Amino acid sequence: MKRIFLSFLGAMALANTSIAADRPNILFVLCDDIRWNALGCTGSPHVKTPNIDQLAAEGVNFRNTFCTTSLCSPSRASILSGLYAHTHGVTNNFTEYPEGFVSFPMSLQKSGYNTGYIGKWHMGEDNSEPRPGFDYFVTHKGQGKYFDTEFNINGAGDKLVPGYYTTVVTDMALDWLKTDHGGKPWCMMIGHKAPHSFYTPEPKYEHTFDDVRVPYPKTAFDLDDNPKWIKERLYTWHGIYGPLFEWRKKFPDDRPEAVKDFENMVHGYWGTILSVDDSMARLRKFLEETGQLDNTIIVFMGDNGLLEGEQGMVDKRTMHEPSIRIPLIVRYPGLTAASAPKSLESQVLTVDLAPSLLELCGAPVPEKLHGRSFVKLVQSGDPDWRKSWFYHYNYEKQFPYTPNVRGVRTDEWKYVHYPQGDGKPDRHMAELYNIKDDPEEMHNLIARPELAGKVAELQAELARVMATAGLTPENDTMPLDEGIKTELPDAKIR
Ligand SMILES: [Ca+2]
Repeated sequence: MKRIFLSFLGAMALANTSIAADRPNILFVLCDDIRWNALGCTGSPHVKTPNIDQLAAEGVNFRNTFCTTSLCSPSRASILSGLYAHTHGVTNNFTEYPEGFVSFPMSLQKSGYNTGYIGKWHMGEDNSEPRPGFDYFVTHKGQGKYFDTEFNINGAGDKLVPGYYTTVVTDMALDWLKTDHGGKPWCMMIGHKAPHSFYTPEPKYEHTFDDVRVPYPKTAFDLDDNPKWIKERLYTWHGIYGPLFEWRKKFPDDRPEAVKDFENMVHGYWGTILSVDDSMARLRKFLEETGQLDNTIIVFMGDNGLLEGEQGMVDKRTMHEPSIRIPLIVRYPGLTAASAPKSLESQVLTVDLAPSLLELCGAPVPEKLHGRSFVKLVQSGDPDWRKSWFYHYNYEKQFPYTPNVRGVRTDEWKYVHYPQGDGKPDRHMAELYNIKDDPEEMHNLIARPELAGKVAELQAELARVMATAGLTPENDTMPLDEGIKTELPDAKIR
């Protein structure tokens, strides 16, 4: 009996070893506020990112990836959990990821992974302590700084680490990657601060874009068919005539020559991305040198998009394309082995990452996730893949520049409306775009009588997709919209 038991244990140990050897590692690089087209491989004519481009050339470039709420903390919680904000409960930037709530790193840890997180966590402003689901955890309070951030290294207390943020977190990630993972596969998440405001490039990239002229986009001057709140936003913290994250000292300023401040801001933003590409080069080199490159799922993505003058806006939060679109690149031969590297047009969401990575790692996928695994979609095509999804944002008192937003995006159309929050009929005009014909959203078609049927159809589709995630008009509560205000946000939370 004893012998049988022992040989059973031996077989278990063997099975575990072979699982560990076969299971891929994950290197997840998460940028903060990176626009979908701010990389060479996603269409930027100016920002040169050869190392990230190489990942795309060898892996999958998901060209239509979206966040379900365009705001840092809610979107990060959606990436980790595979759930929409109304379910994980992180609906603003001041809420912790709920304790005991399953995240994909937590599931991986439980199924035998060694897990680490280094960098900007950004759920829970004043907490730099380690979070559940990670064997090793490094973060800081609040937003962190581009230079000389105080990091809490695995619970050792806040301590200033000199240097440029992107370089420092890369150093720390490489140090952790070099440690003994006890024969386990590993999952490392790096949370870059870049390219989040206030944009400070490394000195070597401070002048890289000096010769590139950056005008306000044409949608900024074509706001007559938009709801009025969009014109009101122009002069605020989140509008192109406002302070531009301190790149404009005297504001508001709507003189044409003040576009120079806007241009300087965009140059700064782009500059911070160049360091992220350098970081990717170092990480890749390490994986190559240690023979781990092809057994590692490399994910490069952003938490939410960013408006750079479109509709006269900076920042994010709205459902316009630059705000909701994010880059997503996945390099893993195990995902693409049966097919060539590719560029995928299907609509993929932040909530799809958790189920996809868990499937690729052979870990159990929690039930009732809002997202779905894209593995089949990539490998053989998925005729049942989503053709529409809903977007969700709640008005913030601390940032009174965007109303409540509920909207639906299909492969061809987008319908957005702005509920007041009191259950009464909307007071803001809605928006309707044909994304296929008008990807820049120049023409709000909501008032076209011939499209009334299309609007009704999209409203019904919005209600349908919301209901699939458990949201109905009865339980979809939201703050009262107190309107667009010109006051600046509190300095501590900018
Ligand atoms: Ca963000």
